[in-house]
Parts: sequence; structure tokens; C-alpha cells
Amino acid sequence: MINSISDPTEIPEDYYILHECRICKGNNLKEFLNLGDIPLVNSYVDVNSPPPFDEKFPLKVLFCQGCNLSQLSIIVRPEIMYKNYSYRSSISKTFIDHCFRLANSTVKRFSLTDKDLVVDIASNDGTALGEFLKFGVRVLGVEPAKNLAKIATNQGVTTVAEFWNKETSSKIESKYGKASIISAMNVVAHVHDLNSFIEGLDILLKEEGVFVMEVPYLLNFINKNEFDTTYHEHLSYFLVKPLIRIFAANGFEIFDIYKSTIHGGSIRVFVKKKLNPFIQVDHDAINWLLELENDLGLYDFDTYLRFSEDVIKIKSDLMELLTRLNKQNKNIAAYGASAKGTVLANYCGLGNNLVQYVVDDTPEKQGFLTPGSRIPIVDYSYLKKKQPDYLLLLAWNFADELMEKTQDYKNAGGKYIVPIPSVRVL
Ligand code: DWN
Repeated sequence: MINSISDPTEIPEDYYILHECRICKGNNLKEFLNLGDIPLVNSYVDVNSPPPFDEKFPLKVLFCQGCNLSQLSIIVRPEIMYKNYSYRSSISKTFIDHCFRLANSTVKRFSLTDKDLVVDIASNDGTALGEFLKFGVRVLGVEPAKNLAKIATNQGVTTVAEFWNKETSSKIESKYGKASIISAMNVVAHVHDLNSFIEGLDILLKEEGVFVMEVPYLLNFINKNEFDTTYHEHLSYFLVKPLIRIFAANGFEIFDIYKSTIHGGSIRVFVKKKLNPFIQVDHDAINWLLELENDLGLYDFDTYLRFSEDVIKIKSDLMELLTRLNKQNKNIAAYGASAKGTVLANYCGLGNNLVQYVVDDTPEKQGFLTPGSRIPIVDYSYLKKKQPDYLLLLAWNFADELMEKTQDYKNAGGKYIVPIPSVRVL
């Protein structure tokens, strides 16, 4: 989610080119990943009126030598990406369970009661807040995609259909009062103007309140070759080091942080207002991750170049495997019409000739074609009917959950292809 574009020069109508690092404002930005031109990952194609071609945008990642933030070279206008959004966070049980644990631990750790307000930024269909509601706290979602805000509100999670910014924050404050907790799961990486985002937090958060966020961790991205989580929505790829810097520059302070396994590896970061004296900073937790980042070479550009070589190998291994299986007349399907699946398919040049259909349990995606690769998206019953020989797990981050729910497929002789961190047949 971008709230305002401060400096990048406008080129075509739909996107901007980044000229300086969004955190340190330096211009020592070096490219380490170029995935070519890729469509917007949530622009699923209508089977009944497909456009002549799917619009594509350059997808490149740059490393800032100044503050070590990795970031996309362009910024697509948020209005294009988020007005109607097919991704539903409630589709995965693994994620719902994760949100329950987050709600449970947050309510206990900060002694929340029915007087406390929890606000979730980019609350999607209300999955996380639904778990907080179980503990009797007050909740409010903020979600720019009107279709999702409506679903959440209908399910009892009142949701404001707006982008997060200072104006939205002020409006919420005057109507609902200050928040004890503001959460942001998988959205800070989507934000171009981080200063404005944090100013919004400052307005709505109580002086003793806590901001808790989760973002994919660049450490896992590099070490597990998670290149397909690069897409136009993900503007920043975070290490702890640049995060400390951006919060400090805005009067906030990280006081605790730890790794989580969700979405291929994330960090959960707890942040307070700098002047809040009631919460102690866990320096050991923070320093441990900073040392780990340093030891793993994540402040060194050469590490990123080695990663980009691994990415090329995944592409050739996957295409070699799928082409060989196709020649042997094996039927290949996929599971998970995910954003990362769209990037993987388009980068590798994988289409309907190799993968016959993609199974996805999201009703909003079924009946459409995947962006660019144009593979039909179907519901789970297809898998049962067709029993393909191989199932490519495009939502590899939920591999355990997908394999568990497709036990019958496996028992009938089906095999899985897992593309990340390296191509494997299971
Ligand atoms: O930040 C973002 C991340 C966290 O989520 C986004 N901007 C968009 C989205 O990315 P993604 O689409 O790559 O996320 P997922 O959660 O890996 O997508 C999984 C896909 O697989 C979804 O389309 C749902 C589907 N799925 C399913 O149909 N049945 C997943 C599971 C676990 C299932 O049981």
C-alpha cells in the first residue's frame, strides 16, 4: 500500500521509477535481480472477455549500499493494484492458526481488556481481527479493497475501506478513540512512503500503545531462494537493520523482534513510541538478529549476486523437469494460484502447454486464468476427478497444509513438485 509518492519521477501513467532509497535517501542502489516483465499478480484474467494481452511491468530488485534496504526499481500506482483484491487471507488454516496465536499472545502480553481497541492495517477479510475478537477486545479493520472490507464487516469485523494514511488515522481517532495495539501483517513491504505510514501510527496509537508488524524476512528470501515472492506489491525486502533506522527517524523504537516460519519466513517486530518509558527494549533479541544478518553476509552485495545465480538454476531445473515429464505424456497440474505462482510461471515461461490447470480454494479466483501464463484456475473437485501425475505446489509456503489436504491424491500415486528452495519431486 502506498499512500503518497514523494519523490520518484513520473514516467508512464501507471508507474514511477525509484531514484533514491526510500529509507536513507541515498542513490547507491545496485540491481541484483531482474525477473523481466511480469504482470500484476492479482490481475486474474476473465475467461469470458480476455484482453488481447496482459499488461506487464519490469520487475527488478535493487540493494541500497547505504542502509541495506532491498527495494523494487519501480512503484506501480496502488490504485491499480488494490482497488479490487482477490487474495483472501482466510483460505489457509495455517495462517488462521498463526493469527490465533498472535491474538492470544498479544492479549496476554499487553493485558488487553474489552476497553482496548486493536486496529489492523490492511486487514484483508478480517482474518486476524476475527481471532482478536475471540478474546473480547474491540477491533477495527482498515482495508482499501472494498470487496474485502465488505466481507469482513459482514462477518462482524467493522472495516473502514480506506488506504492507511494520516487522514484515515485521524478520522479513526476521532470516531473510535486511540488504539492500544495497531497491527500490520504483510503490508509494510507494500508501502512506499514509510514516514507517512509511521506518522499515521503516531496519531492513532496511545502513548503506551504497541505497533506489531510482520513482514517477510530478507534473510529467508536470500537463503531459501524465495525469488518468486518478488512482485510489484512488495516494494521493500526487509532486514532488521534498515527497519531500526526508519522507526528511529520517526520517534519510534523496536523493542522486541523474532523470526516466524509463516510465508516462508517472516519477522514479527514490536514497536513502541520512543518516549514510552513503560516497555523495556530487548537488546539481546535485536542484536542477535543483527549479528546473524552480518554473519550471513546480508550487508554485502556479493551475497545477492550469488543468490541471483541460484534463481537462474531454479528456472532451468524446473523447465527441464516439466518438459521431460510432458514428453513422457505425464499430466501436470498445480496447487495455489498465488502471487508467487504468477511470478514463477511468468519468469520461467511456464504456460498452459505444460501445466493444465491450477487448483485454488479461493472462490474469487476460480473460473479465471492466471495472469500472463493464462492457466485456468479451478476448484478442488478437479483434482479428485482428474488425478494428475504431478502437482506443482505454487503455494510452497503452505506445502505441509496442501500435502495434508491432498492425502487421497498422494495415496492414489500422485507426486508433488516443490520448486523452492530448489526443485524437488516428493
Ligand atoms: O503479501 C502478500 C502475501 C502474504 O500474500 C500478498 N501481497 C499476496 C499474498 O501472496 P500469495 O498469493 O503468494 O500468498 P499465499 O498465501 O502463498 O497464496 C496461497 C494461494 O494458495 C492462495 O491463492 C490460496 C491458495 N490456497 C488454497 O487454495 N488452499 C492455499 C492453501 C493453504 C489452501 O489450502
